[in-house]
Amino acid sequence: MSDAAQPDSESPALRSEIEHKLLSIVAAEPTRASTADLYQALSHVAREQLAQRWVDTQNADRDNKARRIYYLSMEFLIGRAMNNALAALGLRDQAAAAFTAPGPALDEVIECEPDAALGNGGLGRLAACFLDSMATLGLPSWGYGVRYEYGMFAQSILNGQQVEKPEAWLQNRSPWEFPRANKHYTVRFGGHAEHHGEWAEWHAADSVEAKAFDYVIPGHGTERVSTLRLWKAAAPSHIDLGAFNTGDYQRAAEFKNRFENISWVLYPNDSTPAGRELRLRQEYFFVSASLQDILFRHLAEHGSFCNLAEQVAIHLNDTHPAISVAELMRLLVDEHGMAWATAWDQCRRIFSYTNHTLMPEALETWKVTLVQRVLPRHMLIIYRINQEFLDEVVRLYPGDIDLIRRVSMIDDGGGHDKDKRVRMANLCIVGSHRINGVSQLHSDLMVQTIFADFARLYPERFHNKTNGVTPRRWLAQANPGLSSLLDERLGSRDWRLHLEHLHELRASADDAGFRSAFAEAKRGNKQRLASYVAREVGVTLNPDSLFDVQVKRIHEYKRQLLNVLHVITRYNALLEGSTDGVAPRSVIFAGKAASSYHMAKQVIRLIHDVAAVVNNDPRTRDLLQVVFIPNYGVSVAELIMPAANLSEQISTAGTEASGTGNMKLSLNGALTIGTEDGANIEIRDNVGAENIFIFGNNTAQVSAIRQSGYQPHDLYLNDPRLKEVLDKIDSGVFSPGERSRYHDIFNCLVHYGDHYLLLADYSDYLATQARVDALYLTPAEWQRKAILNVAGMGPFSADRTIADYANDTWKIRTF
Ligand code: 26V
Repeated sequence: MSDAAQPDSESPALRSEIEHKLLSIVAAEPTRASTADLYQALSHVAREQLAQRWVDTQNADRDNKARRIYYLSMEFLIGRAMNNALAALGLRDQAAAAFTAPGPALDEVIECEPDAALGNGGLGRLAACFLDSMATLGLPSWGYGVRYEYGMFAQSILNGQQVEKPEAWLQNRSPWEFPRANKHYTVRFGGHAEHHGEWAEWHAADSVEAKAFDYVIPGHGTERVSTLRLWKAAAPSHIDLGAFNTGDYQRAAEFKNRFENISWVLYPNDSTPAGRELRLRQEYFFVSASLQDILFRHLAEHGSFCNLAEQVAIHLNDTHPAISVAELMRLLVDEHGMAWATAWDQCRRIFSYTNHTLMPEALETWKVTLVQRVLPRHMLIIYRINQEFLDEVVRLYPGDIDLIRRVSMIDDGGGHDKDKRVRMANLCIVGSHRINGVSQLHSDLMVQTIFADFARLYPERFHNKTNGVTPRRWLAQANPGLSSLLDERLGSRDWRLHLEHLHELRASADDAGFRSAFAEAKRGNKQRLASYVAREVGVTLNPDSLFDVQVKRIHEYKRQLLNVLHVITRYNALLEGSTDGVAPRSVIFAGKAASSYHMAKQVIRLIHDVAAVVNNDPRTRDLLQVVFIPNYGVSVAELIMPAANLSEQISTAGTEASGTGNMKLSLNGALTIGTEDGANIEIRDNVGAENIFIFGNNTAQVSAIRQSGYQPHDLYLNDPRLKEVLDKIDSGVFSPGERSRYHDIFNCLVHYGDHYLLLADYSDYLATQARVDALYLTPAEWQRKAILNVAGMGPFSADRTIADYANDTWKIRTF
């Protein structure tokens, strides 16, 4: 469904609606309106239409007593809403026509909107893509999360180093949210629980109010919408009134802070597990409010809970909402008088759970003493669930004490009470009927490694659901040039809603006319990115050079450092005069480092130091440039993905659960250079092994290397190119003002075991990069393969992923 195909009113009508909103919402007149005023006005035009769709969808679902899927996630990395809303409402073309010179163009209006960056990275962005697909497939669906006042920090670069700044995305209020004054629930903390047989009375010490704010998630090609309901924490009204009335404003403010801090800030728990009490409170806060809301809706519709599992599916996005399992038991047993066994049976049929990383240090655990103090009733519930579960395990495997210890929900901390911890993944697995990984390799490794015991106990629960991305945002909206080419080629077959139609593009790969149009579109996108880079970074990129892109969170396992080793090797070779077969390259990095993650920050600094040397060297400037684009996020990604020629997916095999940037880049016609990791493998299977550059050790080889006693120091000594690169880093060639700056990086690789095996993959990576150059210097071949990449990406639509979840896991019918 291309935008133009939608029946629409004329753009003058839209213009007058905008002007009407300009008056009623902003109190501005058209001739004096700022771009930000116009943004407010246009967003309110869209908001009104979305509101109507929301009401209609809710009425339909209520009337149909629809079974619903509730997606619980601590993170939703939405980005901007405007362009997507206009596209879904079929208003995009008219809106473009409504903004004419001398006023700002639509794109400038769109850029007024701050990103809603309520997530860290892949997991949060996946949740946002899933909402888009759930709405588009017409699933009766809700997302539930936290309305953080401050989302992901804004990154700026000062003297080559990352500086974090708070991102007050709500400062000017969001036109996209609908505060629901009548939707609020009390969430309690602390105190003690008093047992009455199966149920208990919880005498809580504290409570906080959860207030609902709704975001309407438009579907594409359908009038149905989905809802993202985010909770804001507020002091219960009775609490601060007293202080205000007596004029004690300081005390009143203290109260307010004490309660509202729960939803203030997103935890950047991407490099170090957050062991902080506030994080546990955040998790429980949004879980409790969401479950109360779900039960309230169910009771209003059905009058009883006996059919709860028939009507409600709840998905746990990683273990962050794991306390749901105990909270649902508490609500059903303690608050609604259901028998324990009945409640437990419902629970297991209601929940499903996705794991998003194999990193053992990322598995969430909480100290028993902390859970006991903050959530005393839940701790008792977890103990009981655990006891019943372990009894069952003993029946199945009598005498296997070690197994009992491994699968228990409680890590006994070597027998010391203060070291006991609750294992949230174990709680999720026992409390769910379906558990999945996010790529075939990840799901396989999951049942072979971290969850091997559970897979033996409950083999039927474990499944794979390979991730996907929404083609609306990541192709239709981000890449209008390629989109119109696809529309021409595929005619009425709408790839926006049926990405599998891209397959029909295969034949066009051999059409020279199509190849050059495809190359033109890519060049346009590269020019657009180059202007952005010139403006933001001050480096002029050559749009004809190969745009070699690695954009993602900065993490050792993702191996941005391996990319840097290649850049320096290339620079050294150019200095020695070997320019034969070398394609001009612009190596582009972007990504945030967790603020406490020293190594990741060092990598950012090294990239800047190397860029300063390389970009200022007239001997190599025409053949090699390096840039770091600051503040990577959804909107910056929308600029970068369409402009890439080469997609770097070079994590150590077995460490990247799936990756979704790999999909966005390939979908936009970049070739991948990557390891046999995550979804790279399935991308290879779908685009064809001859159209992707796979290199390096695979998972089996990685474990063999580790087992046989990996010696990175030998590799360093035996490869002169590698030695030269590492010595330059170590001796301060790139940090002449502080020669010891990168000793730690050098030591990590050479002396401290090179945990992520960069040196083991180095030489194959270089050889593969040389093949990339050769292909780029044969443009017709390069374009052919790039087109075949786009053609192979049909299965990586989030619509396919969500349809799989709906059919296999949630058993939800589409409308
Ligand atoms: C968290 C932590 C915390 C402790 C230290 C190591 C570590 C490593 C990674 C993470 C992130 C975990 C959650 C996450 O964002 N996973 C990402 O989920 C994406 C969507 O499924 C997937 O594409 C990425 O491969 C995966 O890293």
